[in-house]
Order: sequence, then structure tokens, then C-alpha cells
Amino acid sequence: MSSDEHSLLIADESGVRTITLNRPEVLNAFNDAMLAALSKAVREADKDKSVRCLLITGAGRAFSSGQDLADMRERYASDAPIELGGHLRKYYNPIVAKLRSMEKPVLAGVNGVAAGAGCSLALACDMRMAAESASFIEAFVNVGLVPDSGSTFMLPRLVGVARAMEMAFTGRKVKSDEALRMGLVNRVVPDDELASSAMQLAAKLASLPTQAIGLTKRAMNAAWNADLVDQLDYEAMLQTTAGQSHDHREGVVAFLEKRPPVFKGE
Ligand code: T3D
Repeated sequence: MSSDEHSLLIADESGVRTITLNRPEVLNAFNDAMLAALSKAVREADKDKSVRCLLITGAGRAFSSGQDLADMRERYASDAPIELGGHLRKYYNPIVAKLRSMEKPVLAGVNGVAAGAGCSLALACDMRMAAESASFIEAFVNVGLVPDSGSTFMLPRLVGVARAMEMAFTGRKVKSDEALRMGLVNRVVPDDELASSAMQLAAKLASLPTQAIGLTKRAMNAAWNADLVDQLDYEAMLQTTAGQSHDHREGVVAFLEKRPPVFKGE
């Protein structure tokens, strides 16, 4: 694994951990060192109780252009058999699985193009705020591959099967205004406002009852594979847990006392 200590920038503010993908010279393409660093950073954000929202964004003019193709070509230079599945299982899949399962809100601040696994990473987040110049490309087909890192799971759920098929089959660029119409992003803001608007939303999310949000995410994840009767029961079970939290009591009392609630995330 090559060493690349600065491939991520990590900062904490107001309960928000911001991870900035930082290889702008290659549009934040993922090499193995960066993927290992991202996997570690996501696991740490999950474990750290002071982190109540995770924000992922990119340095420079891109969010991420996906797998570093120069790295890939180097792998092909040797005679060793190529096993992309093994590479996905080792590097990409744990990151996507952790983003989907961690019980705190994860926001993508999509500052530019999100292509290939970069697009998948944005889709794996709970919400996406995009800059006007951002775009989404299921670029896998352009290099003879199938969408990976969760794109075949998330994309049809977000935009419907027909649109997902079209994006995956053609690898065409979907600009931010179309992405908003499709439901691929939650909000589009002017380029020079993305950093502050994403931080504002992330800080707002971090000030909310984190445990209730975590349980909501668990319930929504479970709903994808459940029938209604099972889901109603699952909601009831999670509500029992949420109902025992400090933030639930605080929300009720604050409402009755006509004052803003002070949530602690527990
Ligand atoms: O191994 C496994 O686990 C398999 C997993 C695969 C997952 C995948 O992500 S497969 C898909 C890989 N990604 C792509 O195919 C996208 C490749 N990039 C592009 O199509 C274009 O760069 C963009 C549409 C994203 C942006 O186009 P544009 O015109 O704005 O920028 P550009 O000029 O193409 O790129 C700027 C520089 O970044 C350029 O370098 P240079 O000429 O200035 O020295 C370019 O080579 C470099 N770059 C962009 N994307 C990548 C990259 N270098 C390495 N890997 C990249 N993915």
C-alpha cells in the first residue's frame, strides 16, 4: 500500500466531523492509501460520541472521480491475476457498509463531479447537498465495469429503476439541476455557498436528538427489506428505546415549557 498521509483532511466543529477527500490533482480519485485512511476515518467518526454528524466533501473542483485508474493500470502491468472483487471487499465495501449502518446522520457536500465509486460514495450518504456545478456520473460502464460500492443498491432506490438503468448503462453526466429533479440530491446551492450551507445543515443535524436519528436510520434501512407488518413491529421496538432517552424527555418538557430544547444526543 502506498503511503499518502494527506489524502484526507479531517476537522471537528460543533459536533460535526468533516472528512475532505484531498487528492485534487486527480479529482480526488481513490488509491489504496486513501481508501484505507477513509475506512479508518469513518470507523472513528462512528465510534466517537462527540461526533453527532459526519460531513464528507472534496477538495478542489471535484467530489471524487472514483477509483484511481493510474493505480489500476499499474496493477495490470504485472502478470498477477486481476481480482477486482477482492479489491472491493477489502477497500470500498467496508466504507459503504459503515456509512449505511452508523447511527448518526451522514451528509455529502458534493462540490463538483462525483464519478464511479465517487458517485457511489455520495449515494451511500444519508443526504446530499450539491453545488450548482456538481454532477453525477455512473462512470463504471465507460471503463467496462459494473456499478459497485453500493450503486446498484442505492441508485434505483433513490431515482427509480428506469433512471438508474439509464445512468448505469450510458455513463452519462447528470448535472445538479437534473439530479435535484430526480431526487438524487436534497438541495442545490451556489458553488460559493456549498461549504457554509453544508456546514450549517450538518451543525443543525448535530444539535438534534442523535439517538432518535440513529434509530430512525436503522428503521429506514430495515424497511428496505421488510413487509409492512414486520416494519410496524420494528418501529414499535425502536420507539421503546427512543422513548427512554434523555432527548425524548427534554423535547416533551421543552415543548410544554415553550422553550427551545437542549439535546445531548443521548
Ligand atoms: O479496483 C476496484 O476496486 C474496482 C472499482 C472501480 C470503481 C470505479 O470507480 S470505476 C470508475 C473510475 N472512474 C472513472 O472512470 C472516471 C474517470 N474520470 C473521468 O471520466 C473524468 O476525469 C471526469 C468526468 C471525472 C472529469 O472530467 P474533466 O474533463 O473535468 O477532468 P479531466 O481532465 O478528465 O481530469 C483532470 C485530471 O484528473 C487529469 O489528470 P491530468 O491530465 O491533469 O494530469 C485526469 O487524468 C485525472 N483523473 C481524473 N479522474 C481520474 C484521474 N486520474 C486517475 N483516476 C481517475 N479516476
